[in-house]
Amino acid sequence: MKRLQSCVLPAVLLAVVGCDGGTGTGGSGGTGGSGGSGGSTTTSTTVTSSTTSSTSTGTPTIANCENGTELVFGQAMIGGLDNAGQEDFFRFEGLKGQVLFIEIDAQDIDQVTFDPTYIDTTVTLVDINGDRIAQNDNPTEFTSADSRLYTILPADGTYCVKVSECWTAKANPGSQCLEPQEKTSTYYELYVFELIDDGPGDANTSDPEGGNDPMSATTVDFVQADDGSYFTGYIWGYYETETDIDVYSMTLPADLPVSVGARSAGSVATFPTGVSGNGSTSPTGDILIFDPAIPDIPIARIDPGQSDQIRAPLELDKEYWLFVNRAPGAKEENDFYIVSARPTWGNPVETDDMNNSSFATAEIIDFSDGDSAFVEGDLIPITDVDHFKVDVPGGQTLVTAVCGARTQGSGLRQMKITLLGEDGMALSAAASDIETATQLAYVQDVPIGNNATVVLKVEAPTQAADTSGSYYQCGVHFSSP
Ligand SMILES: [Ca+2]
Ligand SMILES: [Ca+2]
Ligand SMILES: [Ca+2]
Ligand SMILES: [Ca+2]
Repeated sequence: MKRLQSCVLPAVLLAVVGCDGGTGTGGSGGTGGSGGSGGSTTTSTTVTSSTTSSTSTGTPTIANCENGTELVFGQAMIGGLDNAGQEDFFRFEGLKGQVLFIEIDAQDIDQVTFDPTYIDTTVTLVDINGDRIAQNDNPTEFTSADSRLYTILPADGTYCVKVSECWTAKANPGSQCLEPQEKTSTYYELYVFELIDDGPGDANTSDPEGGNDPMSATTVDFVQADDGSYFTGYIWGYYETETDIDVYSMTLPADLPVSVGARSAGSVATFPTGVSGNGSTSPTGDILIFDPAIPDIPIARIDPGQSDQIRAPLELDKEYWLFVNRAPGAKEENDFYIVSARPTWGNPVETDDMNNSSFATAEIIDFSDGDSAFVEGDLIPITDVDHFKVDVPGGQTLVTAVCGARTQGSGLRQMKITLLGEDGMALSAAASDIETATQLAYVQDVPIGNNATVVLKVEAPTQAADTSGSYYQCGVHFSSP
């Protein structure tokens, strides 16, 4: 049985700020930062019985787009997926090029991330005929099972936002949806916001297509939250040609708060494309971050077909270039991209690189979140090996380690992690893993035995020729069955 829980997924285990669902320092921004025409909501609309009803046999009547409830941007549309197979339609008139952020809150309302008794929502954008244009099940950062869809409308016309349970929307629900199929909490709130780039005052940045190089770079706008942290910003543009490149100038704000012992970082995330993703007719191509002083080779690089997020250490108040490339392929009707960008910080940085190269002088790392310890560092030169020692918390019998480098945009290749016991040997044959282009290095639930301490060893045989970043991030987590 698939039972997803907060903070048990590899990507969430990687970073010390990864587990906080959005608000607060370093959080992933939430809806407050998405600017546009959103803002506070004072009115709401409840779904009427015209959208769905049950027959005496219990078979739901599925509404269609034409009969959908009229949707108002920025207003809460309230409903409940009470019947098996129910789909609620919300109709609106859209314009070609409108950038929409469509959000469903169900679990997030009660902050019960991945609670199996709450609906696992899926949002689908359809045209008047019900044909799918875009879809989202869960946020890319996977902070809950509530849907978040960012899209750009392909044409003027009537559209509907369709709200479904994952079990209704997906072809293979057993492998894609939260168990169990029957949920007791079915309430949801749907919001649609139009994202508008009105200049520096909002967290939105759109590309005016002025060229394909840093000479034409568009400045990325960030907006500060009340607590001093910065909201996630959204960046979008079109691929006007098959070889289009859009270049942005990105500077982490000088007053960005950074956790003690950590270094400032830039997080740039991409979204799946196509009708099962954001609706773009072109896959997003490679995303690169350059230091303008070293324009020959990027610090960080991802192919969104392989991994969806750069998380790279970047200096505050220093300009970087963000390149958004187009993936190969013929030009189509609605070739756009949307990426998110967030000024943030990384894990506590290695403090004793001179000595942590050997097991005997492993650097001690502390717990920063319950029974979890986080660290990041660099392998410079590539022959560098880093060791981190963690005390085993009382009562815990299993250890998990997750590290990311290439999947986070670093130039480290085939990074290997190993969990060692007090004798300096691997805890078991299963205590080691190598990162691939698509998968974090992930060692899960290894028995600790009688060891009072565990050492995480990090090494990599190769530095990529086309990416200079040498950084990695790790989390070590203890548990018991
Ligand atoms: Ca979902
Ligand atoms: Ca462009
Ligand atoms: Ca361009
Ligand atoms: Ca090091």
